[in-house]
Amino acid sequence: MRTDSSPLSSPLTIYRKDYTPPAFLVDTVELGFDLDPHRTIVANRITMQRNPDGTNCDIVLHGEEIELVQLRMNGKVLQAGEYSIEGVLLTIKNAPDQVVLEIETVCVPVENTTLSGLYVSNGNFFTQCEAEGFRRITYFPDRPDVMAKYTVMLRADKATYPVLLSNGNLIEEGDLGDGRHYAKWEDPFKKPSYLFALVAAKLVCQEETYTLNSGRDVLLQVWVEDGNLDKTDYAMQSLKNSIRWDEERFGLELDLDRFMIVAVGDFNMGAMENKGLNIFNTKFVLANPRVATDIDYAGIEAVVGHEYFHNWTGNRVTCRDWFQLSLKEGLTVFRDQEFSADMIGSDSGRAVTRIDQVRTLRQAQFPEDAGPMSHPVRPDSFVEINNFYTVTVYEKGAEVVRMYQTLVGRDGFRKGMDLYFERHDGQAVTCDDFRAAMADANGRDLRQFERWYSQAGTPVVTARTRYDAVKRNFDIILSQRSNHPDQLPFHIPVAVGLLGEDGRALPLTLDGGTQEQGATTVVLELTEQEQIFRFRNIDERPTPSILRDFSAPVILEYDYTDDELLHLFRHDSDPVNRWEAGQRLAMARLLKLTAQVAAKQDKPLKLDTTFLDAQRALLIDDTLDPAFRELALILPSEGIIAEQMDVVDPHAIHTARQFMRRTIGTELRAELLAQYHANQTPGEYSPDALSAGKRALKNLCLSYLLVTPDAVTLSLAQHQCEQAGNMTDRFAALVALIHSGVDASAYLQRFYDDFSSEALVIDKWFAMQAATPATDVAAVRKLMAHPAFTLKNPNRARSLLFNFTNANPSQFHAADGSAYAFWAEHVIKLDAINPQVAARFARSMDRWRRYAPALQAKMKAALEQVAAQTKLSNDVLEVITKALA
Ligand code: 0A1
Ligand code: ZN
Repeated sequence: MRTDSSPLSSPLTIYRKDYTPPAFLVDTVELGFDLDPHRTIVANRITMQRNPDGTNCDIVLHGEEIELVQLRMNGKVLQAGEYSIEGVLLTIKNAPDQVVLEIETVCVPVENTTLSGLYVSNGNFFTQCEAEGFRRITYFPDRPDVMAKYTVMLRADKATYPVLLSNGNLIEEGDLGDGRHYAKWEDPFKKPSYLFALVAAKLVCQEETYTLNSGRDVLLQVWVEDGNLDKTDYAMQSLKNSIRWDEERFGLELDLDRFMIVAVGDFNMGAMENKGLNIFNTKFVLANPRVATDIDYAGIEAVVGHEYFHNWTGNRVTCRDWFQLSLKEGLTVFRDQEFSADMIGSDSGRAVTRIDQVRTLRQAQFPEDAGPMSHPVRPDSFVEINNFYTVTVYEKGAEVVRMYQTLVGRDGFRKGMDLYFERHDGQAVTCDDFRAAMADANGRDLRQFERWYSQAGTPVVTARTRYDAVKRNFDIILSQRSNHPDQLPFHIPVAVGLLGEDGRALPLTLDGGTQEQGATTVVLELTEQEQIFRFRNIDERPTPSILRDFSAPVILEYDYTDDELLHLFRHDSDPVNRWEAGQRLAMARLLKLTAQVAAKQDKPLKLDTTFLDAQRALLIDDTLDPAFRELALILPSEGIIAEQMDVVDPHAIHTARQFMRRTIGTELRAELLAQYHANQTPGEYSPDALSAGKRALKNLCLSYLLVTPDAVTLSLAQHQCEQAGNMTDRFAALVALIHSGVDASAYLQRFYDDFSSEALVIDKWFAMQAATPATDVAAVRKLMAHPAFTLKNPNRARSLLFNFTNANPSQFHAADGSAYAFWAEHVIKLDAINPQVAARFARSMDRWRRYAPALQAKMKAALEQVAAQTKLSNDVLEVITKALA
């Protein structure tokens, strides 16, 4: 919390340009914990020495919300005047070159609702130290460029906390008498403080000895609460797959003898890569077919992979400062994306994962980059670093890493990675160091590529084409622009293919290019504001397929005709652009219909048969992967449509999209029914990509059929809801029912009763209701009064509140502004409990300036209501200040 109390006073901004190396480096840290929920005593012994690269000789430690009991330097107790504490900084001026500090502090874990530092969840102790949580445990130079070796002694009541875990290896354990016991852990690797972790809990584990490719055996454990051991298989399998994949794709081996995953029900994010002791939100560990959907399974695989891959990209090589966050996050997201794609194996499966990534970018990252929180992948400043764990740093960061691979090839990328580890293992480095490794390993000049790190916003690439039938040349003229007038051109890889009239992929000869003979895709490198690329020997006017595989995170403008889009939708060999053609066809219609609804014209809405026929043909094309068909048949979301409009009218968008869904549901009824039946997955549930794809397509068919339910379709949904053998099908049927407008209360109640002891399923129960267009703010308030609801648990708060504001736009933007007032009230309430969660919730209002004046005024009033609070956290203050600026 801020200590001063004036509303909207500007909090301290930290700038990247102000970075200075630490004055002291830490060699070893010995931590002793006497764990008590009401009063935990932490003894911390640090050996430090002057950093030859430092600029002064003051020791600066961070500490927050902890009580200092005693501070000793080189054996002598320091008195009040010998050090100073100001805000979060403890300074010892003019310290000697070699220092041993002994620090005793006290904290109160049971009162820590922020879930940062040491806290209690369901009676157990956990820690979360990234980004700046370690300072809530003890005084320390809590910055990622201070790397040290840690030894940790844990002491706690044995009956209440039988399991005592920390990073690295267990070197000693035993009883202390009077019911307490201890465990001593030693981490052989140097690490920054944000990777420290401890767990003291009553837990059980699934464990396995796993043999690495080198022949070395390692112990793998997945720790959960008693009663959840039937839900750990998939996490364990994903961990083993991750270990194997990193060995094979990047030659990176697990460097510890023991690797632990621990699940906790109260957690701010997805999971955390603490060295050897990954702590996970239960959502990304626990799964069995009864409680978890296909999407949950995919999430577990991705997050287990992500945290495991951090062991090299993040832990062995870490960030010099928090501005470099994307160095580890963008790279590790890219690695987990590649892992998930490789696990599916097929090209079409790979394409499906790629399309999902593009959807996330458009749904979340492009809006962020066009809104008040827009920042470069490597930000230049921040108030609260926790606000910068964003889709820009993570997902756009991953796109930036992917572009290296597109530019230098898969082998070249591997060479760059090898050089990166050769140069920087054990160091805290910058995004520039990574770029230099990629450039040097491949003999490439990647200086201009730096702008992807320093310039915010989504570049717009415009394409024009011309065909010269006599010379048989086809030119593609690419130009780039950004919304920021002072930005310089980016280095943009644009993958391109050309389709002949019969739909076949034309072999490409690019003027001045070095592509292989017969290649049908080439990567054009757009580095200037405008460039012309000439293809030779083209016998007919082709249809260009531009930005294949979404080769750069840009907005592509090209004046496609409907016929060209239909041609691409039918024939493009690049699945991402095939899908994209369908999205463009749908978007053009959605925007037109939305405009018609907004203008309140009396004319009935209409959807052309050309579009419907194309959808029908794709739906029934058995040669295509069901997962691909499902993606190609989903209309752009209301959020993505909103991004295309200058003035957003959420109600018109909703009406138009619903009209289109209803029309597809009725016009394609026979085919939807046939595909519903053809894509059943009888037998034992398996989360594999093919089965999951069939379920996705089948359930999309069901949802279209239920827009206007009749006796047949209703009974299909009811039957599926009652008989489904897995959560994917049960959840989908229930969602279809509650969206259909029929009374589904009995099914909702049954769902609740069947799963009342499964917290993650109850989250789904809240979430599906929050995202139903019939759920207004009054209904949300009623759900909040349900005994199972609490604001204190982030998963629960997200399931109801975030889903309402982010996934139910027609109710969030209710004309009377009542939902905005609800938002303000709960930003404030959440902030008093958990600023990180509150600040994320606060961002639901980011795009307020784009709405029609009447809504805008009400949104502004709600923002101002929050701003007027005197006790806002820096987290929320930063978000609100930027929104109003
Ligand atoms: N490094 C983790 C994400 C994470 C970040 C912050 C946290 O607490 C504030 C927790 C987790 C990851 O990328 O998975
Ligand atoms: Zn990460």
